[in-house]
Amino acid sequence: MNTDRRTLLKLTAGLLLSPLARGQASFPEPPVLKSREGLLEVRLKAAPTPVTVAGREARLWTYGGSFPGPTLRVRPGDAVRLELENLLPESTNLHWHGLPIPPKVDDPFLEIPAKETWSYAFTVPRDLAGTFWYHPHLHGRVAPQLFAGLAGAIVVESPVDGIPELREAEEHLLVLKDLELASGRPAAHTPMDWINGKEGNLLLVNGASRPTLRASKATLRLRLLNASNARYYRLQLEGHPLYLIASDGGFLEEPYEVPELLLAPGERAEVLVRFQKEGAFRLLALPYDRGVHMMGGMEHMGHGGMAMGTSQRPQTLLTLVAPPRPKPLPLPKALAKLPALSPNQARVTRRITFTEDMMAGRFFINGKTFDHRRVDFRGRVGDLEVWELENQGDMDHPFHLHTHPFQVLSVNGKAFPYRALKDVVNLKAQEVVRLLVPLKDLPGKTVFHCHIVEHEDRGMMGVLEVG
Ligand SMILES: [Cu+2]
Repeated sequence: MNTDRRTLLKLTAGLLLSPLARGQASFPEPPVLKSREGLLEVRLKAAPTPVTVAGREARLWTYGGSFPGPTLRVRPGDAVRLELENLLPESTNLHWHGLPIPPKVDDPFLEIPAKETWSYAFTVPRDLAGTFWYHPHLHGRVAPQLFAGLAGAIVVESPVDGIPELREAEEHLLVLKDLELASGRPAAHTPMDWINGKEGNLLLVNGASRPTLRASKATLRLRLLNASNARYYRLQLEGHPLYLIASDGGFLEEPYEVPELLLAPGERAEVLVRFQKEGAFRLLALPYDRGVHMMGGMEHMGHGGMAMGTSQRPQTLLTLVAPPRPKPLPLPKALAKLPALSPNQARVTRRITFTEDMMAGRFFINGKTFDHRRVDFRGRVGDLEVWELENQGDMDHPFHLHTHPFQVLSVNGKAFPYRALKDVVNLKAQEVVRLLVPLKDLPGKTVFHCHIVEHEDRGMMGVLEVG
């Protein structure tokens, strides 16, 4: 380890310890690796690791020895050099989820064999800000590797963070990830998991079960990441609305107040919490029906032996404790300016259907399973495209497009309520969603797929080549 990195780790430790120094109970957050003088240089091991999770000893697969993996914190224009050392017993690779960077770098077709190391190098785009993440993307093995613990957040800082209404807020990262342990290891996938997507009985926030966050300020800025394989989080904070300030791809134009917020697998959101009174308030995951299948009418069995994930009762994710006599900051008035795109300017309209074959356990886009040798769509740099997605299945499918962030135009013909850059959009059964996709100057082969990663592994993925 060089001196710089040692210093960096010390600084990181200092940052992590500072809440304790203020006499607060600790709220666990992943370690932070922060860029310095325009450079983030990291050697990251993907390896089986003993960790304590929800108070138990477990052997997970981790990045950098922690669960979740370290948060990479960078600024627009920074150079990132990350060496991924694969100490897993199988091949892997890494996806820079949400970052508009060249497909040659963020390459889902790459295979890094066991015991080998791969170097990722890129520049963080100048106009980027927000909450992103990294996770494995090796076709066929994404679901087991992600479920085993391989995921970490990426935070791209922004000049907008400096406006008083955000600068004075207390910021935290919440990685929402469920897990199921069997003999101290991630539980193996059952045949039904490969159909429904695997959910775990442990609902974890930053690897902890029902932690408490004692706020020292009256306004919180929470960066939320759903890093789960298949679990949806319908989030509600007791006694408080949430003020959505950022979506997958960065800031909205202004805060958007919501009574609750649905986060599908892969999605991110940043919200402001404004405490008006003292007290302890639970962040709940409300029941959500995503249409999971239960073999042989399991749903009528009353108390079947299988935990099917879709809980009928609200579950507590964490408890937020407001500070004494809270006086929240005013809401920010303006955040970002997003391009006003019109479908009239689109050169191409594409149609994409999602279908399922439950008996075979296969999942299709436009009737086909994924083939890395096939190009499904060819696009042109700089073009604006309309993508019309239709879920013809019985389950929800969260659609994810790499490399080229999009805006959601409408859901079932109803205009999307705010302008935002997204890379994941959920489709409920039978739903039709229209997207505006401005193809960036990032030529190459990239992919789009369902972010229930079991469906992705089982074929619900296609190839887009932009030239
Ligand atoms: Cu799916």
